[in-house]
Amino acid sequence: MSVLIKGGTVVTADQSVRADVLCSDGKIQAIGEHLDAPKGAEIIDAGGQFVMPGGIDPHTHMQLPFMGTVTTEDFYSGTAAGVAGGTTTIIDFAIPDPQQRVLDTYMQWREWAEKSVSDYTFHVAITWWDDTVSADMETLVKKHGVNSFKHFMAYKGAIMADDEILVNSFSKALELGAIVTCHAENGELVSRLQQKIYDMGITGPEGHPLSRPPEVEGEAANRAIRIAEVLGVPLYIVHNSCRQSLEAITRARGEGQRVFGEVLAGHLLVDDSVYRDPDFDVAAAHVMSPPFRAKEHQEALWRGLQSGNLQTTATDHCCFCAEQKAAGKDDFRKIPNGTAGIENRMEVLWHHGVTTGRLTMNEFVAVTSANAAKIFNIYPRKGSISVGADADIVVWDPSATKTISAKTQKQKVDYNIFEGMTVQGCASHTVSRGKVVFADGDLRVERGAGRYVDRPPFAPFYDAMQRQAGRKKPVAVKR
Ligand code: DUC
Ligand code: ZN
Ligand code: ZN
Repeated sequence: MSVLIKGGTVVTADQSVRADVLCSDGKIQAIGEHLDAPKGAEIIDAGGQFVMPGGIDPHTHMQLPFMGTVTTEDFYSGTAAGVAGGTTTIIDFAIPDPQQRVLDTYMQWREWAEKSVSDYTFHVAITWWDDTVSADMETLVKKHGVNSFKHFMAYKGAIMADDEILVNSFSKALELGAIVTCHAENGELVSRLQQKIYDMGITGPEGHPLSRPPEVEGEAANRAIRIAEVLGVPLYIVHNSCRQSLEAITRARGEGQRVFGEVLAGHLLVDDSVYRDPDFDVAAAHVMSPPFRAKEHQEALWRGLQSGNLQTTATDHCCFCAEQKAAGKDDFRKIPNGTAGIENRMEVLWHHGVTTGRLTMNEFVAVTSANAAKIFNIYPRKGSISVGADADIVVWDPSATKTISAKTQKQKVDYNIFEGMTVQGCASHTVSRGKVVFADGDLRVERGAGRYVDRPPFAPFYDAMQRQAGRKKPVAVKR
């Protein structure tokens, strides 16, 4: 079955051009004016609309066991909510408990993700260290298409990676041609501040941001950057929420270091006043780490995105309902950390980014899709509209309006951090692997239609070793 997208303007990270797009066998087959529809093809009338690469959300947690519970959104419902908002690929995280075999964990996540309706791939977290971890990293890169490893610098006593783990894992990643990623918060400081604030009698959700101030994030970002600099490994810092971590990235990039930064739609648009809501359910619904920040940080993050010092936008989609959040009713430290957003990321970014003039349409494609594909080495298969690329496409109606609400969302959670926000511009149709999976508000998804996406390493083994041995300032080679 073919799909012909007719009469729209194709918008990529590089250009905007009037063209039809023909998809079949899961790929883009032709791009051009006045393309003929093959017999039986489904035709999408894209007149007055933009035809863009499907979104890539490089940071989601579907079906995650975390803080004594499991996220409500699994790979089926979560990827379905994604395509309803124009996102066609997710990069989720396989996260081993300390001492759990990394390869086993990865296999478990692969199995869980088989129900996805659109494509998926995994960063694999390194939460402990011994020779088996090192060997599993090698197997994952060489046999399973993993090219990124994640490190939680927070969550002391659980999944936190200390400096020794960071150094071991970063070194191994460099050897393998993989990129390292970090959740940058100083876990020692968070733990100390949590205790202090709790002991002061602050037990409600307002204690959450107090225990994780921006300095705690800035310190960890800077530490990860400096460790990566010494070892010469490329680094990607997830969910930068504040000026302090952005400044660390900006400084490093200015010095020529290969450091990338991600920002969440939520951190761009929601501020920390939510934690002072007298309704526990509302405040707790916003508990995520790093927390939402004071407004001045949002402005800094937008500037980071505009200047190119932050390259990607994500959601950290990690859904917990009120019943689960209630575990922390008397102790903010026990509120499961996480908020949703995969369904809304692209529309809120279009509305607050493109319609305000902060971003051009091409920059919008870059920060919602193409840059993630480039950084994680799946471009132009993903993140582009080009012949031979995967037919993952969103048809975007710039005049459509929508008011976001938990009552009408596809996301399987009882809250929406953008509740009541009216946006102009949203997905009218989404095509995944050449099939229409969302059309005019209706999901047409198939359980298990999504496929795992292999991501090759960035450089052959010997290049990395040579860089380590022979050059003062190694430069990662991207192929
Ligand atoms: N932050 C969250 O809010 N949830 C999951 C993990 C994380 O780092
Ligand atoms: Zn995180
Ligand atoms: Zn996360």
